[in-house]
Amino acid sequence: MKGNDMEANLTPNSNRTIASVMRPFGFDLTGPCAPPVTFDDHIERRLSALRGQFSDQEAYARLLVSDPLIYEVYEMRRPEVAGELLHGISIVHPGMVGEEFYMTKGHFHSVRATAEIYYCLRGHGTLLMENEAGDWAAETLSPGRVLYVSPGWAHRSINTGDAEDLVTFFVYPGHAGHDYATIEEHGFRKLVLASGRGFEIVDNPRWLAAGEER
Ligand code: S6P
Ligand code: ZN
Repeated sequence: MKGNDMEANLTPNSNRTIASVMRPFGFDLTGPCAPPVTFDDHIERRLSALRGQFSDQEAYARLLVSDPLIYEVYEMRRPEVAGELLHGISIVHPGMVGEEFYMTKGHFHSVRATAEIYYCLRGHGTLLMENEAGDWAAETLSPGRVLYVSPGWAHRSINTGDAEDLVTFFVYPGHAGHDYATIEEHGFRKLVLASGRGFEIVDNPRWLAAGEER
């Protein structure tokens, strides 16, 4: 790598140089502002990116006119290889599509034998998980809580709060990759729906078992 390249910014969004990320580094996650002071990539996912995932399709169609911002991810870029740790901040905004809360697309890791850790910084939510052996789990996200997503478990963050962002720090192996297609085609087997002042977890009537087609 030439000297000039080393001094170039990592991405157009980044305020770090290539040279600086070759060395150990740190950054702060505290403070009133959710986005980290330092990041390399900023991903925004709007409602249109979650087509087919919300159960109330009429509510989805109505909201699609304004295509609201559902969640954002700020990533620190690292080489996507075993031995590295990919990490960043996920922010799921508060809101509803029918009786269902705003949520992430959700995914398996392409390399199933890779885990992930979530650390909740702010807000309240649920991490909905399931594996290909037919098991599922839902764990609470609240400030200070750490969740361990075991290898082979798909995961989706859901903001069950009524006004606050759900902010989590995540870290996972560099070679994990993302398999979004399985969830896009089959959905999660459970839904998290508003109920009274809280939520309930119910079967997803549109969930497809492995091998089934729509
Ligand atoms: C990546 C990790 C998170 C999610 C983020 C957005 O393995 O689980 O960074 O990417 O919470 O969710 P999704 O499902 O759109 O990637
Ligand atoms: Zn993941």
